[in-house]
Amino acid sequence: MKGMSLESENLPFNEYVYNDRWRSRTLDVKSYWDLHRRSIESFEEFWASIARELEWFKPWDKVLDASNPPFYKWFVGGELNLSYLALDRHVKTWRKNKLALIWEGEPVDQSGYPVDRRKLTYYDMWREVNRVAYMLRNNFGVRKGDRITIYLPMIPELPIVMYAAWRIGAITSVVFSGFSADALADRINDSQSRLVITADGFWRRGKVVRLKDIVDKALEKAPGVENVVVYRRLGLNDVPMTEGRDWFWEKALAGVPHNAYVEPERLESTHPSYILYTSGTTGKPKGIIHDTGGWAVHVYATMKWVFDVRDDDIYWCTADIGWVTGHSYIVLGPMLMGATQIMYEGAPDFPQPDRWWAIIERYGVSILYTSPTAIRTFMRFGEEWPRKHDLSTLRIIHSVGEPINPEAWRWAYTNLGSQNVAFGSTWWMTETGGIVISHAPGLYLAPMKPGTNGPPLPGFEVDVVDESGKPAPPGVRGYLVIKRPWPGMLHGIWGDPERYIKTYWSRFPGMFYAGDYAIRDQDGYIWVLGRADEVIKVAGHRLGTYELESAFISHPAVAEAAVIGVPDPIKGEVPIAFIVLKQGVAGTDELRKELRQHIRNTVGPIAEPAQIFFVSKLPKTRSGKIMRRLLRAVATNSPLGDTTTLEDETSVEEAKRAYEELKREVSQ
Ligand code: 6R9
Repeated sequence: MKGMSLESENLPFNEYVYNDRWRSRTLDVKSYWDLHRRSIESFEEFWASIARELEWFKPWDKVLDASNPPFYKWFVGGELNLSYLALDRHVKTWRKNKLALIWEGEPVDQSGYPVDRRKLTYYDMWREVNRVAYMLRNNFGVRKGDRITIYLPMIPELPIVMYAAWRIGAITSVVFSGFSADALADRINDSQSRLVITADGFWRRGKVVRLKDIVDKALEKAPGVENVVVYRRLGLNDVPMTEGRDWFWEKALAGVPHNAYVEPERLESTHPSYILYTSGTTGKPKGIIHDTGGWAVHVYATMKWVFDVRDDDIYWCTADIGWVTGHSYIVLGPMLMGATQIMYEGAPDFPQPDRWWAIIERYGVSILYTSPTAIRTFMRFGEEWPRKHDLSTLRIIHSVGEPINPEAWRWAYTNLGSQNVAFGSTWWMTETGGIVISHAPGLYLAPMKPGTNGPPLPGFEVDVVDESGKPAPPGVRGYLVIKRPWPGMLHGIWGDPERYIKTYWSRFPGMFYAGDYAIRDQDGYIWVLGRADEVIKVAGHRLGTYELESAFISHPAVAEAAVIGVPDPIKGEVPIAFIVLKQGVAGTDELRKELRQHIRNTVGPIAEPAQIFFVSKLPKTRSGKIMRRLLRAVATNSPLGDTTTLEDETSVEEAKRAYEELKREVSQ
């Protein structure tokens, strides 16, 4: 198995954890399952009752239209608007001047105090969103259904632009600001965006990242873009601007009244709100499409159940909005709830490894949503860093993005949560739109166990099945599936309905195939172990190994490439590459460096391989398929397994030799 080595034999299936704060909400396992069973028995009514808690311009006629699977439709006939739900609704109440957002930029003064801070109330956000919506509509002619590519760092303008787009029914395509020019160009072209919204740059670990320069490079390959709006986060005075195409924020807002009001469009529940590109098992990222109504209901329900958000909470999700976690649990979720949340621009260890703990103390954060990689990084820095700060306001911590190993869970539970928090590992994916398997302290907490994802949430029918689609017995590894549609589900892949059916609904007919290995324990808890396909999670960031291979092959020196993920103690997994060079090209250290840089430039810094091995051939089947499984075995020192389909045995021996040689060099 790949991924963080969650060896099934060592998983603490029987280690139940209780604490005083959550005792009254902790149900025994059987009662939790009774509750879950009832939600499934009255499935549609169950989801309808939650949907009724939101405000609809027009109620739905049908909860779920399953007449054309897998093209399911939720809350058909209903009309709503996300911008209205997250803003107008609160502005009409006492929450009007409640803080929606507390933002900290990365730079600090001599004493370590942040120098860039912004606090925005719900009313501030509402006013800004209206102005930007007006700008999009009147100055750039954006209409319902148009796609806008948003390439912004973690600044308040990112959610503001997204809500402005949703207010007028435009479809957002947010591209993570750590992606390269090529990755950005692909996403602009695939979504056919004519407008890009970006910034001059941002701070990351004490350095300036010049974002607009990357956009300019991308636009050389994306000729369809007509306008670029540039927010000045840094106030750089040497930003190249193309006349007639590029507009600084203030210019873009020309003619927009300060008190602009844009009537929120009455959008059908099934209207797409966003596309988010994610990696799969081919070289081409897929644009996952999400609707409006179903997504809102799913995110709203999970905000209540999983995060138990109340009006006096200070909520902080440390993800980047460029990933799905930020879409659902920074942009939409907290604002649907009228919560106050923290947003931080920079690196967790800047200027020191206690930046996060200082933030928690400064604002009294009570709910923290973070990643196993972050926790393992902090573990390495040591517990003296959290100990410098008062973290006693924390009452709920959850992690997401990859499996959390029990040691990391115990460390955070003790050193961040003083053994008195609810703490879970929420499983979901870009495709699910919201959390699916998780502890739900806002509802009832099933007893915690270090490292588990817990039971599925109410309303979700999840299973672990064997190769033939039959339920796997408890304790036996199988494939994770979802057996019924759910409100936040994806509604296809942009421009590729066939791929949608093939990727998710064909492996096990009638079930959604997640692509993860999982185990169900004797209590019915799910333990997701890692990906079962060619997708890897590097520090929680999702990357396709084929994507990286295509990037390698685009370099003139490379003939063939095989990329695999191998376990890493901090990042969960890291990519390593086996490369066959073109005839006559020498495999030097210089070239290795160049290839690393090439990957940073074509995919992004997060994709940089940990190691590059030069080999003369790759292990392949007789039909010519690369056997990555064997390379993985070599790199993890595990048995090769069945090699009967291998065409040329020496390829594996060579990979082994290359691997051992490099290991020797590193240890010298
Ligand atoms: C939200 C997000 C999805 C993949 C998913 C799985 C892994 C996410 C997890 C987890 C174990 C958890 N994953 N959460 N594995 N425990 N709590 O991460 O979406 O970027 O699309 O990745 O991440 O492998 O299939 P996305």
